Amino acid sequence: MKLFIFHTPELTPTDKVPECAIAVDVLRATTTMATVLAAGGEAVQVFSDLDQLLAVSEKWSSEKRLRAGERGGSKVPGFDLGNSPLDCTPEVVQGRRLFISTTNGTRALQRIQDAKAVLAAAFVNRAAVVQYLLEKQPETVWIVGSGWEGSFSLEDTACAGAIAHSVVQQTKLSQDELAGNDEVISAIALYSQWQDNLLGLLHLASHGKRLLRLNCDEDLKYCSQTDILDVLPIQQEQGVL
Ligand code: 3SL
Repeated sequence: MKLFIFHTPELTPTDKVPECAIAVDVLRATTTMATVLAAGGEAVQVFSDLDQLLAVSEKWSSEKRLRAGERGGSKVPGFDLGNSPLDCTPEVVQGRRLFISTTNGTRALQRIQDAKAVLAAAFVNRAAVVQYLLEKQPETVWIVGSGWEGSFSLEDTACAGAIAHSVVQQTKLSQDELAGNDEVISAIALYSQWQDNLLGLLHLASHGKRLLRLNCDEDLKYCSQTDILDVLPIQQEQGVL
């Protein structure tokens, strides 16, 4: 297995596709997606465009669908939900499909949707994603951070590092053997330094600070938890996990 980390969708190659690609948006899209599926949501369907989301979801009855829209950290007016995983309780999501569009996370998923296997990862479901990699042994794996509007984000790289760190620990591979690019070595170093204080890391991150200004302290606490959800968001058909 060779692992490559790309910090943003924009830095991700466009001329090839890997066997397995993993989108990460710790704050908060992929944490929310994992939470919805763990809470009994029927599926998660991602859109970069809000109008397209509204048109496609219109074909579903309102009992069977939830529309989640986030821009700049806030809920899009008229949508059922924003992008807080804390709103995705079993009472709200069970048996319903989440139609979701967020600023960066859904774009990262769309960027990798042609890979053979497409997953969504966050700290909350890191172990389930690592388990999949260990079982399937894909030859090439890309982890793509969502970043923020094209720039690097600390929390997505730390989560990519958490996945790589766990693969190294559970296999006989050295970091050198696993790493397809230098980003893997630096992501493991970042995660190793902060693994006992991920909430502290989220408080340092620029998007963490943006969410704190929006009073999302509890979201940061939730998103900083590792391995609490045994769920594997995996693409079933294009754009649907
Ligand atoms: O950018 C995104 O996709 C979102 O996850 C951002 S937010 O955490 O909902 O503000």
